[in-house]
Amino acid sequence: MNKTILSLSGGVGGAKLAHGLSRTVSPDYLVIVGNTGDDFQHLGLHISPDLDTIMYTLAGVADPERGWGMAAETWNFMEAISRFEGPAWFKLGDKDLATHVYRTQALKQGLGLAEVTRMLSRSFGIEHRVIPMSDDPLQTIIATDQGQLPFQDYFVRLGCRPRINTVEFRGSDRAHPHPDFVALLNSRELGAIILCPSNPFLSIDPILSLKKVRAGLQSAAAPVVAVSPIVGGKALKGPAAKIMEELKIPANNLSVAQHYRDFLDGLIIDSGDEHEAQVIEELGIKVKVTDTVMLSMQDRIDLAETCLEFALNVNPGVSPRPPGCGGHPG
Ligand code: FO1
Repeated sequence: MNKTILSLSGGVGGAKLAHGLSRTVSPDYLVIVGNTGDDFQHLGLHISPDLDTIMYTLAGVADPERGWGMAAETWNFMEAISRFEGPAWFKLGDKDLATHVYRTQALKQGLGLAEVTRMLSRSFGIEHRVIPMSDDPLQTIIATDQGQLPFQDYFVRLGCRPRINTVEFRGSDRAHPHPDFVALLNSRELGAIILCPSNPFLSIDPILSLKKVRAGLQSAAAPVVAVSPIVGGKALKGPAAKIMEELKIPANNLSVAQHYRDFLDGLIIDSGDEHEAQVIEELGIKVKVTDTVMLSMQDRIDLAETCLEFALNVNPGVSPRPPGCGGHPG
């Protein structure tokens, strides 16, 4: 396909598919947009966890067990900071630390997050384009039974234990999506939009909350397909299923389809969930049933190929896209 593929991704789960896409689509024809709602300032450093997870995964240096951070990491900095009773709940490995220091310094010098991400990507030997959803600040804030929590406090410090009431994307009314992202959404050169199997409520919704993005997806000439992060009623990684239950949304693929209903042409669900296909197709969304669990590099490539083939076969414009039915919060 000589058109550009746009993929939207959060952290670990999404980065695996982005990695598969990067092995399938040449650098000139793939743009990966990363969520920055998880970004925060920690120990004076600007941390962009999802961008780093995407970059480390594409570069083949991500820790294979954790999915985030770098492989063969050492933790001398964490040990040293713990001695001063510094905050040790968010683990910054020694090698990973260099990324945060470099980014923080470059931002302080006035560079935008996209430019810094481009420089970091190049240093890691990544040829594909990884861009932040926006250069502007946007903070995912979770309203819980323990009060309002910035994303990493909820996710890492409190281990997703608080019950979620609502999710807010603070700054989304002022934040502009990266210009290349908007241009691509409106481009005739766009071949497909692929939503990676990231948490719809915490990782994809921040991207959708930006001005013009949801409308851009609704009006895009290219097909929009998503890979569901829900398998057998559970999230493969992270708290998606727990959050859905707390938001009183059944933890299944139909809910994912309903959440993206206003712009989605096709949903890829796992082989074990085939029984859900019919009810999702009744929404006017095509379904592809395949193995979505990515354990090996070959799994990532296979799923990427399936996404591309499926995108070619779903017909945008056929799906009913009722205005304003974007699903539950976030
Ligand atoms: N996740 C954790 O569960 N614990 C950590 O200590 C942690 C540190 C960390 C450092 C750098 C980085 O890029 C990511 C890190 N993550 C950690 C992952 C991150 O919090 C989440 O996976 C994402 O924000 C959600 O996509």
